[in-house]
Amino acid sequence: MSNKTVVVMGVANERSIAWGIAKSLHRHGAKLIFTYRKERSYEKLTKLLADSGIEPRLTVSCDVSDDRSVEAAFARIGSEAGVVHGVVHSLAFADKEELQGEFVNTSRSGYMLAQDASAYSLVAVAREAKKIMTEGGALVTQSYIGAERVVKNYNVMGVAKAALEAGVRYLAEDLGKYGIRVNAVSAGPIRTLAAKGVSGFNEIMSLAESRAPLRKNVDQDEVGDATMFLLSDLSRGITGEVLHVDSGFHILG
Ligand code: NDP
Ligand code: N5H
Repeated sequence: MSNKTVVVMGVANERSIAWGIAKSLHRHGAKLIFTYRKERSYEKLTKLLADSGIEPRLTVSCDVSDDRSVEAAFARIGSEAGVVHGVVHSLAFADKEELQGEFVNTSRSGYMLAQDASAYSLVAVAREAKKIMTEGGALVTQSYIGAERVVKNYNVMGVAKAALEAGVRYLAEDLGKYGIRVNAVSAGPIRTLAAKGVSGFNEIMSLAESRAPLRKNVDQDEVGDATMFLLSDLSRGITGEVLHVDSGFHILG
């Protein structure tokens, strides 16, 4: 990855999947650009980078629910850092109240918010990133098996991830002609800030440990390395794919 510049979106703290990805990319020589939303994430990120000796090429704010913010972030990245070869979209949001009980009770506003922040955001990011990916490259997003199957409490986020995965396929078709690949990683459960306090998380972690073919949960580094692979030329023949990094849990009936 030594001749590549990658934008990493979604580091909130040291537990973030995006941080596992950033570490793997750094180990493999990529130049890194970070985006964050909350000031708190910026502070955490700055400290993490300093502690791990990673010097970012640039760090910019970006709220993916705001078109102008996405446009401004990628315009700034283009003007200050030049050509980009990869983008990591590792973010999602839904109201906590929508992540419990019955899906049938999902509110219109809760549905729209989850779709907007978690699925449409990839479209907005792809459109702006494409303008500065003039040498081709790859986009990788993060999904979960709740996109394909009914997982208790995942509810509105399952429908948003289904849209995200379909979006990956449509974007892969559009951007393929520019040499840009679009893929998703579908990760097993990992204890992160977003996962904190959501109903049923601990039970799902235990289930994977006892039943997944590898009899263990995955961690940020495993997801990080697989995502790095999808950003690298080693995966140059792969686009529109959803790669499960879940200790094999998805093969079970
Ligand atoms: P984190 O809490 O570490 O990361 C979530 C990130 O989403 C935060 O950095 C947050 O930034 C960002 N975010 C939310 N809304 C917005 C927005 N509107 N604009 C910009 N950034 C936003 O959790 P994870 O690392 O777990 O989550 C990363 C991805 O991985 C998500 O897509 C999640 O669905 C997916 N995933 C997670 C699994 C898990 O078990 N943890 C399993 C499978 C998939 P800020 O705090 O600054 O707003
Ligand atoms: C089946 C499960 C457990 C139940 C569902 C969990 C869904 C989690 C996804 C979203 C992203 C969580 C979320 O938006 C939480 C927010 O309402 C509150 N949290 C925050 O605002 C924190 C501070 C910030 C950092 O979070 C965000 N999102 O910005 C799924 C789990 C087994 C696996 C899992 C946790 C999947 C996933 O997609 O994250």
